[in-house]
Amino acid sequence: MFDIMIKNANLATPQGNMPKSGKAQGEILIQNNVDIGILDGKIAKIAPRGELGTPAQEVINARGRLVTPGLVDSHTHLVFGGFRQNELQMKLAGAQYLEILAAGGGILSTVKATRAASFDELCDKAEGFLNDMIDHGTTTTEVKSGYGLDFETELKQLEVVRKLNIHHDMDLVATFMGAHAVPTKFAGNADGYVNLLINEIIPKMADEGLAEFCDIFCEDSVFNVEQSRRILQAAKKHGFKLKIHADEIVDLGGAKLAAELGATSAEHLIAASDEGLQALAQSDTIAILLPATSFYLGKPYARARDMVNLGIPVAIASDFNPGSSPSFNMQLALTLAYIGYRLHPCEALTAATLNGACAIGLGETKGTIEVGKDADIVVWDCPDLDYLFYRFGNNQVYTVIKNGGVTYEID
Ligand code: IZC
Ligand code: ZN
Repeated sequence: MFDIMIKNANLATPQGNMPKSGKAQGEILIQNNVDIGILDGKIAKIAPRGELGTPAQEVINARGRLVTPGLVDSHTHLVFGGFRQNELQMKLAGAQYLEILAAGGGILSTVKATRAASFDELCDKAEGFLNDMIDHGTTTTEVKSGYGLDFETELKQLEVVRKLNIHHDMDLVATFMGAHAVPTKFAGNADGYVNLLINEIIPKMADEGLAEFCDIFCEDSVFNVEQSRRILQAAKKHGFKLKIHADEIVDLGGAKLAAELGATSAEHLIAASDEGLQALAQSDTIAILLPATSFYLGKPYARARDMVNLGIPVAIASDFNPGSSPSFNMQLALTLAYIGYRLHPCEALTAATLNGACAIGLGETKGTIEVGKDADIVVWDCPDLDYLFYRFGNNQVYTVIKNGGVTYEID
């Protein structure tokens, strides 16, 4: 007896456990009229319609709707105090993202609000976001700290992630990002903060064991390449896997550094040079691209087509944060990837499922609909993949299946 059966699905899924690149990024298995049996939270059987051979306690009739793996959001800053609605008007009046940060706003204003917020406040707020994210088809998400810039507050953020990972249906992967900005206390002395990170905060954070990855904002007037290299080498020594916010606004050489250090992912890459992309193409690093950020900051779209053509595996994520992307809607990210990057819907689906899962170390269990994988599944109120990408702004989820149960169902 299956726990759940999804009947009459139009299945679209990448296959396998490893990141897909080049032509393979667009190779999606599309199978109409299939039934999917789910047992103990895992995908137990996939068969042509009517041939599952075993009954189920609960039957979801997809009636020919599109069924895909749950979306994997591989880059978010989910846990934060306050919001930054005041910045939008400033940006539209011509203020640049890095100018707002240099004036003590941007990330630094969120740091103030996050330090001031209690653990419970942060937890309740993030939990609300997670509820909405699942309702929009995201079933796994990465979460970065980085709004503390001191040990206590960074730890508070990561403890929120741990608690939510235990109590919420969403699967969370934590990234320590103490090097998200230079804290006000160290203004003009970035090296002082880099030393504190290397000598104290990173070793202590490694002992806490709450984060699998370490990330850094390698950017003009934030952390330069040499500082980024020192921090990430220390993090690697302490057992963290590496991520880099690379070449988001200025081409500093973050992509090259990611390749040099064997980082799991290089993220943003809007301004990455040919040399940076060549270095990524020679490495195993996954490019995580954030189209909603390009849209929201009015910046160019990263060169996703070039990356796919060069054989770099591309993932797509929301970059949900209170400044440059106050949206966790991965459906929006998919449509923007199609229109802004010119990724084909099949390439973009791989980017938002299997490649995203691989970019956060979960390729073995997430990102595809195959027997043995976790049953993280979205039934869309859409006939096919083209339709999912064509509509935008409305929530197209019909049902989400997660942890062996139905978490979201339209009535
Ligand atoms: O809060 O502005 N780019 N970090 C690097 C961000 C955007 C998040 C923020
Ligand atoms: Zn980010």
